[in-house]
Amino acid sequence: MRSVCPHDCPSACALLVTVEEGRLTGVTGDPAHPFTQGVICSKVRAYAERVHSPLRVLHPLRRVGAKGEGRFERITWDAAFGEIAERWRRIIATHGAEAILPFSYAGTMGQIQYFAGHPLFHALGASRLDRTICINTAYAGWRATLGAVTGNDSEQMVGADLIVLWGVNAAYSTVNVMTLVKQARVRGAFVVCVDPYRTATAEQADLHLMVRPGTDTALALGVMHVLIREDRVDHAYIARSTLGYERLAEHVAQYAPERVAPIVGLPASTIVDFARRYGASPRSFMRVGIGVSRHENGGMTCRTLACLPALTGAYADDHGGALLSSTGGFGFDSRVLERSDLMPSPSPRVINMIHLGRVLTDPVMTPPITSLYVYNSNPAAVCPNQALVLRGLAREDLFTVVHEQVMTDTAHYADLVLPATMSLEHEDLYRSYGHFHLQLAQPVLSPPGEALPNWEVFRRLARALGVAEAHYAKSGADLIRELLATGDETVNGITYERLRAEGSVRMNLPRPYRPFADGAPTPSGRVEFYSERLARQGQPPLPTYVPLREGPDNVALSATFPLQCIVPPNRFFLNSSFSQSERLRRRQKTPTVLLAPADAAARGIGDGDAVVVTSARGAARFAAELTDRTRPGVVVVEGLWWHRFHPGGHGANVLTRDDVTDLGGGPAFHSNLVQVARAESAPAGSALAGVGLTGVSGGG
Ligand SMILES: Nc1nc2c(c(=O)[nH]1)N[C@H]1C(S)=C(S)[C@@H](COP(=O)(O)OP(=O)(O)OC[C@H]3O[C@@H](n4cnc5c(=O)[nH]c(N)nc54)[C@H](O)[C@@H]3O)O[C@H]1N2
Ligand SMILES: Nc1nc2c(c(=O)[nH]1)N[C@H]1C(S)=C(S)[C@@H](COP(=O)(O)OP(=O)(O)OC[C@H]3O[C@@H](n4cnc5c(=O)[nH]c(N)nc54)[C@H](O)[C@@H]3O)O[C@H]1N2
Ligand SMILES: [Mo]
Repeated sequence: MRSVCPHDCPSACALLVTVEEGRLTGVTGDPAHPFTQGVICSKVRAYAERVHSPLRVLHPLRRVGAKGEGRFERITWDAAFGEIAERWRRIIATHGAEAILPFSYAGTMGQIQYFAGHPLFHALGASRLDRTICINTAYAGWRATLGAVTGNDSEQMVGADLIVLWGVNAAYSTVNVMTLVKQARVRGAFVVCVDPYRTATAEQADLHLMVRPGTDTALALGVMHVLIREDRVDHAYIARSTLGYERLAEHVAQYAPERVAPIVGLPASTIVDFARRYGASPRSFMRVGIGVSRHENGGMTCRTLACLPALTGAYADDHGGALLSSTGGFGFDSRVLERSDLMPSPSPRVINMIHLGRVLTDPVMTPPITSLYVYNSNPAAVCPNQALVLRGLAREDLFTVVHEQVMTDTAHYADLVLPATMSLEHEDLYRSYGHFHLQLAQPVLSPPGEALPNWEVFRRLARALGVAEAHYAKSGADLIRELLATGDETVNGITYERLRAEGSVRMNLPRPYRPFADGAPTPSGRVEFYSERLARQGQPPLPTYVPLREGPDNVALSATFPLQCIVPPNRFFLNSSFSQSERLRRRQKTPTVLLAPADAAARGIGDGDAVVVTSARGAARFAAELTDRTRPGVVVVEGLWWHRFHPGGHGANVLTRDDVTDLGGGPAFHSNLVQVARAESAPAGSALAGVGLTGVSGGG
């Protein structure tokens, strides 16, 4: 039977699943799907363990223990809806509806379940959540140069002369890109990976540029300097499709490779060689990852990278160009699902999701947040500044509802936990941010226990509260039809019936797809090297390197915290999902920090030692792995373990900051300064004290 991987991953794989006697027994990638090509990641191959996990929530539950303790009693759905309606009515009467905060992200990429709650919270007048945690910074940067978040179809990279994987760890984060990279390599493509550490992706590249974290703009400016100085640019493309070339040329004169070399931590000759390679042919395909944007200056980085293919004319090449995300290739209007028209006027306040800890602990916020409704997300694990988030979640006066598939760390802090279906148990429509195929999945399993899809829960809640009932009278299929009906020419010929019959349909886009071949949908209609819009936002109008505030140039902070720490995903979890799996936790071994041998030796740390990593926000324990996969001065913590499975009771996000980046309001997850010390020599109590944790409880 056909299905679709629902997880927040650019691959959105087409799956083939086998079910025997009501249980999932096998999952593979659909070999007929042009992007999946039969390949899926190992965590989804082991999906039965997630679907039939002993940690699945099966019934509505009410808390009987302390917050965070995870002790619950079973209640009925009616009792749960009754209690939520009663509590919310009281909160609205006392504080107004803005005291209620929905919190959700992309636990499922299914459009129906993703947007299920928006209309209800809008109709109530609840605080609005700005969902910034992932792509906002990257997309804001990309849009500044190109006006739209789309790019050349990555299937076209097969046939390229050069592939640049820039800040993307595709071998972990979107394995199907590596299928294409391998095919391109067989045909002669040279593969470059730009990443601060030697990832599994970098291992498969011909050249790894191990940049210092947060310096990619400087590297790209050095490349531009060489391209322009040596006249390796496409003057016809520049004249036809870009804006501001003369100003850019003048501006990049200051970024000679010799000047940027010490910033990025690469020899000047390496930068020159890379630039010459990039300028040798327009047949270069750049796949930019979201990882590169998770720095204070990450928006500018993405904006700058988007300029490179416009210098060489690669955007117009059948096998060249660049892709950050394919999201803009899906030309329908999700306002029919989101229904912001249901909001009262004036519209309620907006809360940036990465400030969850701040807003839950803010003593003067008016009105205060007194109820939190979490679905499609696990904020206790994924939000920056975890200690603050946990302090907020532990508030006795916060009425927290968590609708979940599995008993997460966040669910442990809930007053009510509601059981959610998984993708194999409900219908949904899936777009992708890595390819251009739209997919529909039908349920293939019956929900366990009393689990319900998001849509059904919000529909019943709307009835209990007497709001937005007309919207919630619709079925999932009605909504999918309505969404497709809003489509532009990219949706022509794509109907609900066709999706049911075919499972996956490519958007109605040309092949090759080269959206920026003759300009871009910016205000000027051109690829903007110079951006008036950025200037109006108080940003540099030309690509400009701005050093990190929490980086090695911060002399004062570096005295206490001399190491840069990046916190990218690991192989076997997806954000915090899959941390529930005992098997995948075993494969992932233990929470680990990668440390250059010189940094370890200076601290008396041996391979495998227990260490404490401390930032200005907090501290967490890891096993040290001594490796030349990272450079001296840079440490790497891969992945998000649920904190109850993390030795010491805190995860990586206790280290990270809840400050926003330069553009889009996203988090600077990777711009951290830290110190690392052997666990037994860490100052007694200091590292783990003051963090306000309710303790490390065992399993579910
Ligand atoms: N296995 C696995 N797969 C996943 C996820 C997961 O958690 N685990 N998460 C999913 C989600 S939600 C997303 S958004 C995508 C994200 O997937 P990607 O777009 O690949 O982004 P990240 O994995 O966040 O980061 C990619 C790389 O950026 C690097 N990086 C960090 N700082 C810098 C820098 O300053 N310069 C450069 N050049 N590189 C830098 C990191 O070291 C990392 O190797 O992956 C999805 N797929
Ligand atoms: N340190 C660090 N932190 C990061 C990142 C990083 O690279 N480093 N990456 C960030 C990124 S890119 C992202 S996108 C965020 C992601 O953060 P989240 O969106 O919170 O992602 P997950 O941790 O996968 O949690 C999703 C939860 O939704 C639940 N869920 C799935 N489907 C459904 C459903 O249909 N209904 C309901 N009710 N629940 C469902 C799952 O069981 C899971 O617990 O994390 C961010 N946090
Ligand atoms: Mo993400």
